[in-house]
Order: sequence, then C-alpha cells, then structure tokens
Amino acid sequence: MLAGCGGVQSALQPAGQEAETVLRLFLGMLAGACVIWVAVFGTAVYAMRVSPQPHREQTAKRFIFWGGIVFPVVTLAGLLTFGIALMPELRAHGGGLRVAVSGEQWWWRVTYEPSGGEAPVVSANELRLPVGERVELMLDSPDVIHSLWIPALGGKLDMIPGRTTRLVLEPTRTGTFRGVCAEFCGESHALMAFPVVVMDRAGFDAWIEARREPARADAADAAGERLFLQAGCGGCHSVRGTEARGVIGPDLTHVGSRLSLGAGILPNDRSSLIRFIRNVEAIKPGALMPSFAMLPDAEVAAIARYLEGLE
Ligand code: HEC
Ligand SMILES: [Cu+2]
Repeated sequence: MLAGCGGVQSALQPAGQEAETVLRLFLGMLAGACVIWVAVFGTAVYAMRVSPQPHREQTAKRFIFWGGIVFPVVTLAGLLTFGIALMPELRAHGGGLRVAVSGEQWWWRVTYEPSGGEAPVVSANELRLPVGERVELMLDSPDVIHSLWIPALGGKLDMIPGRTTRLVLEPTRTGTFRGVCAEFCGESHALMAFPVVVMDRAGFDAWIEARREPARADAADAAGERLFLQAGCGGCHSVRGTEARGVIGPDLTHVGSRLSLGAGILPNDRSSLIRFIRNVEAIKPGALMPSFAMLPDAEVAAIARYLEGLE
C-alpha cells in the first residue's frame, strides 16, 4: 500500500492546482476522521472498562442527542460548506488552451484546440500541457461511460455519451505523469491509460507546431507506407499527408514520437509495434482492431519500421 503512494500516478504528490485542493480536502477529512475515531473508541472503552454500570436514562438520552444527532449534523454541514466553497475555484477557466478528449474503447482521442484560432491538432493516447496555465478539457465518449483521471493533476470526471463534461486543470510543475480510465468500461478497461507530459510554454508550442506538420516518411520507408495502405490500415487510421484517412482508430501521423503504445500499456519501440500489429487481441482483449497474424513477418516488420519513423 505504501509503495502505491509515490510516483507518476499519486494524488499525494500533487503537480496541479486542483490536485493540491483535493489533497487539502483529503488531509482535513483524514485528520477529522482520526479525531472522531479516537473519540468513538474512547467512549466504547469508557463504557466497557471504566464505568460499565448503567447510566441514568436522562444522561443516556442527552448523550445520544448531542453525540448522535447534533455532532454529525454540524460536522457534515461544515464539510459540505467547505466542499461547495471549493467548487467555483476548481471550475474557473483562464480562457487559454482547450483540449477535447474522447474516451474510446480502449484508447483516448485527443484534439488540441488552441485559443489563437489555428486549426485543431488531432493526436491520441497522450496528453501534453503547458505548465502554469489553466487548461479546459472537454470530455465525451461515443458509446460507453469512461472516467478521466490524472491523480497528480486533479480529480476525476466521467465521460458520458451524448454529453460534454468539462474539467479544468492547472499543472504547477513540469514532468511526466500518468492518467487512467477510472470507470469500468469493458474488457480492456484496465489497459486504458496515457502519459501526461507537462512542459514549459516554449516546449509545448514547439511540440504542437511539430504535430501540425503532416507525416514525413523518408524514401526508405516508402515500401512500408505502401504495405500499410495495402493492408487496409488506412480504413481505420489516419496518417496525415497520405491516403490513410480512417477515424475508427487512433491518428498515427506522429505515432513514432509517442511515449507509449496501445494507450499507455507498451513501450513504443519496433518490437512492441510488431507484437501489437500481429496479435492485438492477446494484448488488448476486445479491441476494435483485428490481429494481422496472416501478414508475412517481413511485411509486418516493414510496416512497424515505417510507423516508428513517423515522428
Ligand atoms: C478495423 C479498424 C482497424 C484496422 C483495419 C487497423 N486498426 Fe490499428 N487500431 C484500431 C483501433 C480501434 C486501435 C486502438 C486499440 C486500443 O488501444 O484499444 C488501434 C491501434 C493501433 C495502434 C496503436 C496506436 C497507439 O496510439 O498506440 C497501432 C500502431 C495500429 N493500430 C496499427 C495498425 C496497423 C499497422 C494496421 C494495418 C496492418 C491497423 N492498425 C489496422 C483499429 C484498426
Ligand atoms: Cu474506459
């Protein structure tokens, strides 16, 4: 349990304004719970050991009235007021970057919508945010309910089909964190995570400008690109700058530069790409991509090489 408290996915090591608020609330409640626990057990010990003889009915009734009714009502009302007072602070938006995140089965469709009126940038399975700025995440889902949770940055929020929910986050330090789906959504629910990279503004701008470019495969990868299109991958995947324009699966325009593969579950290298293409059903049960086990090894290797080069 203690090992779970550290690292990239911890609400106890906040890296965002909202996570700090959540941590404050948690610590306040934990302290209160400790006091109440000691008081309740103290009373139980007192009743059993110190003074086991019956009390006067009048005293008992008064004790129940104050301890069993007044105390919980006052405590819970105080807690509710405290929680409600935090809400506007958690939802305030700075008017900067907007990112639409859609929960798919079982991956994340991510669309950056910069405030300057530039065209949106489509990506997947990774979230990049500038440090020290309030960012608005617009969440939805085409079919089942997911929940987006980046413990180090803030609280979780459901992604509900037919409705857009809004989560505002403000990262306070740079680094790489981890987000997950926090609502059971099907077979591969536990295989649906994503890295979150908080960068300084200049780094973020450079990154997003690079993502805006279409894919640039060098001449050596032309064969890989041809095989990719021949195998029908383009029916589900987009690679901007080629004929692949599918939207069922993740955009692969810059897949080679992503930190992980398959929504945060595999390292992004050639052997994982090969495994994923050949046997996605074993890696992600229920995934909406067929395994391409029938393709010759050399072709899969060429496609993997091509995808690896799409930076
Ligand atoms: C029927 C639609 C479909 C076809 C055809 C298809 N894919 Fe996919 N692909 C998907 C879906 C859906 C996912 C997301 C799976 C998941 O993570 O749950 C995916 C994920 C991937 C990923 C991981 C992307 C990431 O962001 O980590 C790679 C790489 C990939 N596909 C390559 C290919 C290649 C290469 C082909 C052709 C040989 C192909 N796909 C054909 C639907 C498809
Ligand atoms: Cu999910």
